[in-house]
Amino acid sequence: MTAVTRSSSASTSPQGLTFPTGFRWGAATAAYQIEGSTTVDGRGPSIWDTFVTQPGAIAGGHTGEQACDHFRRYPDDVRLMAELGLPCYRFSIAWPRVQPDGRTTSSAGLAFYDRLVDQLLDHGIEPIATLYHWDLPQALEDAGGWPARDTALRFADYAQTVHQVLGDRVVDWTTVNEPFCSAYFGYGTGIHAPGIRDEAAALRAAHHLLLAHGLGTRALRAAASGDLRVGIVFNFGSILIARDEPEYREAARKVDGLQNRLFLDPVLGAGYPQDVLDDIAHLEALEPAIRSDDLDVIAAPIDQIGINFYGPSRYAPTGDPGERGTCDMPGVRGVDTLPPQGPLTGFGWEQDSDSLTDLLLAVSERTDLPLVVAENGAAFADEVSGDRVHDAERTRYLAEHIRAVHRALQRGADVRGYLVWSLMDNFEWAMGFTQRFGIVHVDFATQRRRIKDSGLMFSEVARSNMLPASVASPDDGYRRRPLVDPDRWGLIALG
Ligand code: IFM
Repeated sequence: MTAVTRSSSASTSPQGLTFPTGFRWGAATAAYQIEGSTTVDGRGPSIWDTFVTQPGAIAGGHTGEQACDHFRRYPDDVRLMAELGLPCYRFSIAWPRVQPDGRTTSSAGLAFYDRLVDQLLDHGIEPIATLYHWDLPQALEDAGGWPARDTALRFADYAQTVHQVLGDRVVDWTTVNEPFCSAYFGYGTGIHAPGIRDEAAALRAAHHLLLAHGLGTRALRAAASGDLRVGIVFNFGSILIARDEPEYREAARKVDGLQNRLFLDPVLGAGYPQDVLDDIAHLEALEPAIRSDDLDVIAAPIDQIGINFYGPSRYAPTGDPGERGTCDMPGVRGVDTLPPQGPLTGFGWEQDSDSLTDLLLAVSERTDLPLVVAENGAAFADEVSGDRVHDAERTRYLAEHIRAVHRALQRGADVRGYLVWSLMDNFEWAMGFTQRFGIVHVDFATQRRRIKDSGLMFSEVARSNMLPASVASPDDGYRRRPLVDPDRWGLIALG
């Protein structure tokens, strides 16, 4: 285990907000969203290659077949990161490139990541490897997918295989990205691959993704002889309710349970929360899937927790339909989703950087593990003007959220890094190419890259380790919102 030392703390000066020495800045991507070349060098199909062919599954019928053509253009993309002065790059490894059938290793597939890591290191960029960012080999889905226990065992083998090749150069590993999305969207609502709608399957998938994390962590530790930093990345929910009344608190408790505590508690060794097990008992899904030492495996010691944050969500007890939606997390009954408020991103997501500070503080109160903001960003409809993209809204969004991280640091949260989502515009899952999150613009017809204004701002922040006062004034009037239910760790605030 590598100890990460904090050699200074966050400070404020007339020039801006300075981050602790060694704070890790970087950008994040995921394999299926950028690589393309989905059949090259024997890569097998993933559940996303299959899902995108289903009529109506993806906006515009888009696919990741070409995406950003990063598989072929990675040397240029790494040069671009170097030009931006990014010290770290978080990428994911496509399991079906490494094990096309989920079992047999392809040295040609692994060689791509070998080249990528060398290219990053040659440019002084630290690689952060994510083993699973949603692209399960189709062969493993055919054998039962994440609702089947064997998929977690396969993952451990895959983790060990990748580490054998990259472990001499990659220190920083994420096992699983956002198990909530893989489980609930993939097997519950079916809006993501493999497109299954089965609440019980979604809960079994959640357990096996956590088991895969634990087994993968053990496999990485067993394989490593040198420095190793292992973590998991969650997309916790910042839950806002309008009233401090019992029915509202109860609605929020259910959501907090299924989105936050069900994932974090077992990883921290506290097992699954009993109130959540009670909520979902009628599905007879999770508890029957748990074998005797699973919870010990899931609680395998880790070095950090990644947090992906985009914006808060609003919930209420079921009421008059109006503009409300139904909360469709597995097993949840009696909870409505409410429309977002205030300034929205181009995707229609609520912008509220205070929620990021609140969330980092809430998680910090629950664990001493270092935190990393592993993804944060916003989609807006960018317009190209010549060589430039003036994305003022994204620039402001990023500056506000970087400031939110600084506030959390000043209030004692142990946050070690901030990775922007995303390095470049890419395939945004069910939304295809309609949502642009990049700090680098991609013209998908020509594959031309253009650094956006947000990229220039982020570059300055990464180089100086400071958010300049010209971008965000230090005094922003933040007040921590009280947790509505302090007995539970999750962020349920009045808003
Ligand atoms: O694009 C995704 C990413 O793959 C996972 N986290 C959220 C991002 C934006 O939706």
